[in-house]
Amino acid sequence: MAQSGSDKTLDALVIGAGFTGLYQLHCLRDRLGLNVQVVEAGGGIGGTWYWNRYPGARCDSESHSYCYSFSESLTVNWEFSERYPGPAEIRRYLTYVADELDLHKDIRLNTRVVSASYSEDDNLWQINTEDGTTYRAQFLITGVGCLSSANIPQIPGLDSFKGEWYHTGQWPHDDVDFTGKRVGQIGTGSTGIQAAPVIAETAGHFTVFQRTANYSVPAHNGPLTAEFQQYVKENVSEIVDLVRTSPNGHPWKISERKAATTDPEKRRELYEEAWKVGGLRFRATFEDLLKDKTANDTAAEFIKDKIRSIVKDPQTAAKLTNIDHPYATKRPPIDTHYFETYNRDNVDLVDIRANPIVEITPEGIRTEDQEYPLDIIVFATGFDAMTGSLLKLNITGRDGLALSQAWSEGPKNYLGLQVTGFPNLFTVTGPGSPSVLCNMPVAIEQHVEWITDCIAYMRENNIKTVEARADAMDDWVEQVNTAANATLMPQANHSWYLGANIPGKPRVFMPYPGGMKTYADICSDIASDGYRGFTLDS
Ligand code: N01
Repeated sequence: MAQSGSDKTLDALVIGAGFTGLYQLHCLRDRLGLNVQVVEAGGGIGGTWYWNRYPGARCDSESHSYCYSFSESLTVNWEFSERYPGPAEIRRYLTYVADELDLHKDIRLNTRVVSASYSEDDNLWQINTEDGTTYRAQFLITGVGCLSSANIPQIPGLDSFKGEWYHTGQWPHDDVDFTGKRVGQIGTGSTGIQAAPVIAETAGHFTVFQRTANYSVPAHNGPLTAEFQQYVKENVSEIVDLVRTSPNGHPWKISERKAATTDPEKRRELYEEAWKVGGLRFRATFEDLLKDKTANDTAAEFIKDKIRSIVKDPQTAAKLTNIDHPYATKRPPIDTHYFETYNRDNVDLVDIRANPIVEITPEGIRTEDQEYPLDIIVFATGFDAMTGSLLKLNITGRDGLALSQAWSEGPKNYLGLQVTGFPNLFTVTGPGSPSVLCNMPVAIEQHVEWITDCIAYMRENNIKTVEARADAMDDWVEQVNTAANATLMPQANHSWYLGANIPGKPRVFMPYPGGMKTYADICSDIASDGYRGFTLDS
């Protein structure tokens, strides 16, 4: 572990030791020869996967693409064991990468950044950590993840609850024992849908409190065969090409067929095949699912029919299929026996849109019409996504401008990477970039490489600051909105893509939905054009 950083001056400080932090450290230190420090709030590396250890937690990207692609040797010397890796396997993978690249010595764990401010006088960022350490660095790069600031709803009475409660994104490192307990879970997003079947297996009684019914497609997880593992090793460059040229960074092509114009019988056959394959690939069955409501309805109806065929109690099936948004306009979950869980005798579903939660009592959860006695409450209630973790860093730019002030009406930046007034600050997978609409390691690698090239260019040309221009930022925000409005995604009213899950958060469509490949091409073009839209100052 690196030494205490008291008043240490660096070329770059990187916040977060997940996929971003590790690769950014490697690029800046080993490619450009910079003096770099990574600081990480957690007690280990892994980022999202250090914190998310809830029952059933799994990545929903397929393992052979949920990894770095910049080094063939890293890929061929590692084997994932299952189609979708779990947190422990991802942490092992990232530890393997950190070992191979000798990264640990420049990562300081258990170090939470509490503020960062830019000083015009010396063109340095001053970064303060909770333990009183101060770093100064020319470049500040955030790799804090898009989904890392837990949303614990302000339900009256939580403090009075006599049982245990947990948020899935801050899960204890020791297993939580549900055996025989009365467990309530709030939330049916990707996380809740993964957790519910596992909790239900041992809970005495399990009650799921659903605010918004959700689509889900079977993940069909399972061990990878030796043949598949060999295929990955022998086809590294094809897989890398595929993920880097696909709109969402996944290792498959999106069909060119349109659902709206496919014969209904053939369409159903294709959906059936896709259902058997499972996973996020289901979304790629037709190319118009996110553009045309008529097309989308065919997928939505197919999934609702599946739910009705799985769930035996018609009233429960009705609650689960009363879905208020088009398919995949919220992040589409994938599951392992989620809907089957509702056929268990020990499981109930409460529709809290019809019957809202009023308070948490010492004994459990009280809705408008009854009290549910509970021993454990699980909050699978998601995150203050994309902006929450950045704002918690208390970043202040030129003239004392706080990021929270700059973003008081919602996040505004250029390419998701830079904000006017915050020179030499880069936000990896920030709002306004494809990030969560892409397989994350692919989005992260593109950002890290672009930032590295930008810093290399600055050093070669004796440039001291890079800063997004205000007009470029305004133009980019418009491009993000235009791209969002070309899809059905803004139609999901309760989506965290819009910040709608956090009371009072400005409603702005945050990720860039124009596709990863298009976005990467725009970024490359801007760089080749002398970093168009940025002010470069020597
Ligand atoms: O969070 P969510 P998540 N009262 O915001 C409900 C990623 N992820 O943790 O829809 C009652 O999607 C909320 O209801 P509503 C993935 O990108 C990745 O599940 O707002 N209910 C919803 O049902 C995913 O999209 C993997 O009406 C409340 C749920 O809680 C993202 O994380 C695995 C409430 C929150 O769903 C977030 O998923 C798992 C309240 N006050 C997750 N507040 C990978 O594999 C919220 N809810 C990479």
